Amino acid sequence: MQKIVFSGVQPSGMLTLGNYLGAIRQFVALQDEADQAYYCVVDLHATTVRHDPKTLRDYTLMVSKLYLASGIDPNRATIFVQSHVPEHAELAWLLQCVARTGELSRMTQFKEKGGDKETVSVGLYTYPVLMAADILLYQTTHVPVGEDQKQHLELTRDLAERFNRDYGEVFRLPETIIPDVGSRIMSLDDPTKKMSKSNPSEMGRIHLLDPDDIIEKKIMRAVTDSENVIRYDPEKKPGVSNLLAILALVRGEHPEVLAEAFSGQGYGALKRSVADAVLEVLRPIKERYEHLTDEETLKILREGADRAQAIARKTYREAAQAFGYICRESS
Ligand code: AQP
Repeated sequence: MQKIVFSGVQPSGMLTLGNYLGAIRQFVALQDEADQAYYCVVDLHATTVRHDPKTLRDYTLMVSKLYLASGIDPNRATIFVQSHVPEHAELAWLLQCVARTGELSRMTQFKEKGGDKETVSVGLYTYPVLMAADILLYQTTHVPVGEDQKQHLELTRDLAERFNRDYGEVFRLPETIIPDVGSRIMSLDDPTKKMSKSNPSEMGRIHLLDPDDIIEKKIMRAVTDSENVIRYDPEKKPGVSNLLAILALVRGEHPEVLAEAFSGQGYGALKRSVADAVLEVLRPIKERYEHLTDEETLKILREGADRAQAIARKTYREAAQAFGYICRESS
């Protein structure tokens, strides 16, 4: 069976070190392993919360460029913008008619983003169904994501199974790829919370394009604890463990092994090493980003959307036909 990888990132802010270590690095590695890889800038998802249209356009281009600058190669993977392939929204509608309100109400991300408020959009509520459509359109076998997306992937499998059972085998059931370490990089100023691109606190996250001195400042000021003992224990020592996890990911080592290597040293020494490692891993990304033009990026996105749509249209038609919609075109 072919290995088909799909994943996406929302253009809801400047990408963070969490997005990079938890997701984009895997995207780069998987483009060589997979038979087909689709990496989408999921702009439809970024409008489920209040947004500014101009900022959304800027971030959509910025995330696309950061995909390229991080090493996603348009010759080995298909990079495209979700709204350029309307089948995503079409299949989402169909799947909304398969999904149950009870299962959507249980989604923790919906609850965390204020799901009980009067002002919350219907889009935020149905967002996991759109995510299922994104994945199922490409007959995806593997989805690399951070820990926070696990529940949405379970819903995707449930919807695919239900559709296949009730209307005929159309969708392949995807597997989730969640890294053991790095699936949840925590905020630097509150290590009990996830590092998020839309979190209001700037000191909690490292942007991939932050200047070097700002990155150093954020890491050197990272919240730890008063024990001054370096040990990998995410529950009892979230701040120190988060720094160890970041260093381990960047160096390709294990956080426990690093903790032993640092034993007897102070938190300052650990922070210094983390800052140096992060600066080194981000340097080539920042350099490549500077050299990418809007024109070449838009061209890559157009070609990507054409390639993606050819596959998406085929799956959508199969699903629509099985569901009982008659097709307008004969082919
Ligand atoms: N802190 C994190 N650690 C590891 N992985 C992370 N991801 C996000 N934050 C971390 C992974 O990045 C991918 C893209 O995420 P997304 O843009 O679709 O939305 P998200 O998960 O909601 O990411 P953010 O940064 O927290 O965005 P906002 O603030 O807009 O909600 C996903 O694979 C995610 O798991």
